Amino acid sequence: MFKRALAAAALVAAAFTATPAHAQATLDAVRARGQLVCGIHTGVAGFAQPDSRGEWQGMDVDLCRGLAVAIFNDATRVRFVPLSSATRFTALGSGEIDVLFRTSTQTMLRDTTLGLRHAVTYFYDGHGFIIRSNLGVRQVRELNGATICLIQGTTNEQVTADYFRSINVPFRPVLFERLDQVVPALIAGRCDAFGTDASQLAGVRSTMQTPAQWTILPERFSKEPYGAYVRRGDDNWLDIVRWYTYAVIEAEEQGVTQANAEQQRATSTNPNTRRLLGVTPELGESLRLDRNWIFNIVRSIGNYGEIYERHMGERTPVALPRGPNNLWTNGGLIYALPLR
Ligand SMILES: N[C@@H](CCC(=O)N[C@@H](CS)C(=O)NCC(=O)O)C(=O)O
Repeated sequence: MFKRALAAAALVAAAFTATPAHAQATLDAVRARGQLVCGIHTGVAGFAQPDSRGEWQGMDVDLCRGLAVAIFNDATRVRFVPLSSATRFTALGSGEIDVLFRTSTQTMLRDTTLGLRHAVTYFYDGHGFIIRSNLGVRQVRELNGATICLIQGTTNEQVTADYFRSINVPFRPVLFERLDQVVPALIAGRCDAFGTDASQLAGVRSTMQTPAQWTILPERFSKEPYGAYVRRGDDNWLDIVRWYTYAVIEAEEQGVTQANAEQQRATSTNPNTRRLLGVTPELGESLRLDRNWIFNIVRSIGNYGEIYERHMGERTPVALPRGPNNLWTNGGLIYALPLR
């Protein structure tokens, strides 16, 4: 009897750990607050960076805004919380933010051990290194005994250590918490190289005074697929974040753009497009959202390709070719599960 009571108590305790007070109700909490709270990067070109008016800009930032549109039909109903790599997951776990769109790689151990869930891959990246061009290094293995700047709490820390160990070449890591500490250290020559995701290297290089003096070495050392993270235990919220991300991609697949969404909604006879744009209501209803949620999102932030072009396309300083972040129909990896 006693044993059984103990087992029952353990079950209850386990249920409490797995289902904290704020679980199961994120959408309701966001609605009641009148605002989404979104965790983003502290500042990296292309994903999240304040512009000259102090307004956040970037792909992660727009994905936060689009989620606010899905819920409120208002892109301004979002508060951004810039987070370092080391603090981002605890901030989510503790309920400080509702969702994390922050250049965060999806890995098995992050998924299984942090009390969090990651949603959909919205950006495919890989780890690389940047060096001063006149260092004369062509391959990373030549960085023998080099000092390498890294950021604490990133996958990049581990990827770098793993690589140099695997080729039995020594290096000296110098750890920082934030990118805005690494860049001055690089410029001052405190480190010979900086290792992080290649897209962020492109962002860093684009903000250097003389980008040509900096070289991003061509090798890639890991898979760094980015996904949004949410807390475990709130399936409805995970569904929203997951299908929201697919919707942004699906809009590009179907050729629905910021400019033509209105007309497509009025005239399209394609059942997929009619569902996507809320002419028939089932997609929004299934998530407890307005039937026009995707229409509103696309009108507000555009489809995936439009977001990409705006923040890292050829006409931006980041100028990152789409490569794996092209649609699967164009030879890339970006692929939405069917919205039906
Ligand atoms: N994708 C990697 C790293 C992402 C990342 O954000 N890296 C750098 C930016 S280059 C960073 O941590 N910056 C911290 C900051 O500036 O706050 C991960 O998920 O661990």
